Amino acid sequence: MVTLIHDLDLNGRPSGRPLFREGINNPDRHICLHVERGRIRHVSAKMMATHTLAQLQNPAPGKDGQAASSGPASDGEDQDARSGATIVVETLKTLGVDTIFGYPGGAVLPIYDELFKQDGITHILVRHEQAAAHAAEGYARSTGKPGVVLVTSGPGATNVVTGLTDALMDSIPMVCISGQVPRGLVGTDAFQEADTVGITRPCTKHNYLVKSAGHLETVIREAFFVATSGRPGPVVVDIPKDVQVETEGDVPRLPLGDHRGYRPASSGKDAAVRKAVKALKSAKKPILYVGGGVINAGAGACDKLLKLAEKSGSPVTCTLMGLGAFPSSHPQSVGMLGMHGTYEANMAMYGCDVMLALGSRFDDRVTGRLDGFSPDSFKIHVDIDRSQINKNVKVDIPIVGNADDVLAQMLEVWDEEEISQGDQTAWWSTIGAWRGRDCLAYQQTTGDALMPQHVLKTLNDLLADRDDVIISTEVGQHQMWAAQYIGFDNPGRWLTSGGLGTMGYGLPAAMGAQIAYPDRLVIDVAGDASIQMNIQELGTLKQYGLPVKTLILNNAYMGMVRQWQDLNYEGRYAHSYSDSLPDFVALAEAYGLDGLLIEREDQLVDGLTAMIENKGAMVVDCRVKQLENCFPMVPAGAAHNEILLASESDSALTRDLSIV
Ligand SMILES: Cc1ncc(C[n+]2csc(CCOP(=O)(O)OP(=O)(O)O)c2C)c(N)n1
Ligand SMILES: [Mg+2]
Repeated sequence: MVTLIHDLDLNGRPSGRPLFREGINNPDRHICLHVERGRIRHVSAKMMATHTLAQLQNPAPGKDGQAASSGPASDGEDQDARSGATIVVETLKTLGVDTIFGYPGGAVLPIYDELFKQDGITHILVRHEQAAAHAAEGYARSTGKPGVVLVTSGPGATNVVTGLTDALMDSIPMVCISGQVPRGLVGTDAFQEADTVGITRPCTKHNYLVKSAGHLETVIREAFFVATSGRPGPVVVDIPKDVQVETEGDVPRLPLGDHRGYRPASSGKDAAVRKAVKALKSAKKPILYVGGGVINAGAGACDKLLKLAEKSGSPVTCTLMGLGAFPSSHPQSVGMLGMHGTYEANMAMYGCDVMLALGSRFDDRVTGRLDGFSPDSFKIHVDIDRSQINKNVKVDIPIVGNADDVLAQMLEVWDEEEISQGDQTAWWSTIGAWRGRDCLAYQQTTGDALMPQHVLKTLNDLLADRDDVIISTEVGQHQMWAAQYIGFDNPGRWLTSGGLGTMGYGLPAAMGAQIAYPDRLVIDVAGDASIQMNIQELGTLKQYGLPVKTLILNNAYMGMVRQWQDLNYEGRYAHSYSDSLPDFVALAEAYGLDGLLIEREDQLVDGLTAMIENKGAMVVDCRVKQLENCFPMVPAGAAHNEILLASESDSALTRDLSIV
């Protein structure tokens, strides 16, 4: 009798170590045993029924004192008869997956059947596959763990394409398992066949079509490794239905990649780090420009960033994706930069002498016109993704590495370098003057329509004493106002679609975060148009009792589109008015949720308080001033120092702005 043992090291490679011997095996039973570095991580239910964990971890020697084979049985006797679907579910468990966001269909039913038989993984049934992907993003962004999606072939897979692209742009770790038509039908235009691997190639970090059940475990492990290592991103594993049904057999497992082409960097080159520290230390007008990569590098990286900022005394600005990496309440924070960033952040980027870019990618919404971008600064760029270096902006010191490791290196070198620190007195007084412009000021007059800024400022005030709040957004003006008026002192509390700007992201992302943190207050700040793109997910909230709050800043317009039409198309509002809006309160009630209408300033505090305190999910339809524009604004194609404040906005109407 031969015992089949999956003896894998942490990378999933066979370790070759004898871990299990014949003696304790019950010959009637097939054994499913996953071992990593000598520790048993997962044992099949059947096995657990017959052996104690102690027995499994300290197996008795076999009759001949020999270890059992550590590879698949070759003689067909007592083989592990796991189906592909079983392997999928067991491998996910071994990898620590506790939640899957998905939607079933014919090509993925064997996996759904396996999910039905177990209780270790919770499956969240969304109402649209795009929402599964965004929910997985929200789960991933708030926890730091990969989000997992399960969809069927054809339309199931094509519906996740937006979510995959979103995750790719914003570096969110995600593994999406899709069903595919049986191998024999691939390429025949079979029912619900789509070339998922072809379609998702440009919008994933990597993708696989699995051709044999024997390859599944290795492929899934590798998918998680690729999704979570280096610059995180989405990975698709496409599995034909017959591969889900067939048993593992004696197909040799693929070795888990020691890929020559994929070796994510960790620490930066010492010489470059030292040069960077010298430059930053001697700077008179430094700035730290912080992106989402620092959040991806973990809470430890954010702590180190705080230390470096305080040692260097530099102002710190965060990108839209970086909000929360550095406390916005810190005196050195100058707020968000970029198209709708603060006046002080954009001006400081323009005028600095040394810029340290950390985990940020010089996106066009951040840089504005490239030839006007921070023209006189010495630039240092730390990024884990080599392809980002010198992509948009040529830098003086490139450092390829993980933000956490590189920040640790910089802190160490900082104390060693005896070079005297640059005098930043004049710099801070200039920044003080820029701050004095009070670029986020607005006027709320009693009796007038609610200013959207005032709604979010009030919400922020009401949340001031809480540290359990997660905010997601849809896309548009409300997103930018949320970024401007809500403060984030910790990472993982701000979920937004930065790179792709996906309307319909916020509600499912909030859902994913709420599943990860059932006791936190999760609020989706939404627009009247965006919310309709995934509003069906109110049903998912109802089904799982998720108390997500949806705060719609209802201006009856696609406000951001209307604003551009205002600035660049002489106010011709082509198709940006949201006619026939639903009654959002009645709609919430139709889904079995609570709804609330806020129309006037005197209802605001009570209304928002009711929302915050509501035990279950609630949709708040907050009617705001319809034609308000979002400022400050660095118009597309302008440089940072051409930033427009609200008070100067009229001049924009007559400017000849190039549209990007
Ligand atoms: C899927 C998708 N389609 C189109 C756009 C272009 N777009 C950007 S903002 C916006 C309007 C959003 O309107 P609303 O949700 O009401 O937010 P508001 O700007 O009014 O706050 C549109 C159409 C987009 N970002 N995403
Ligand atoms: Mg709107």
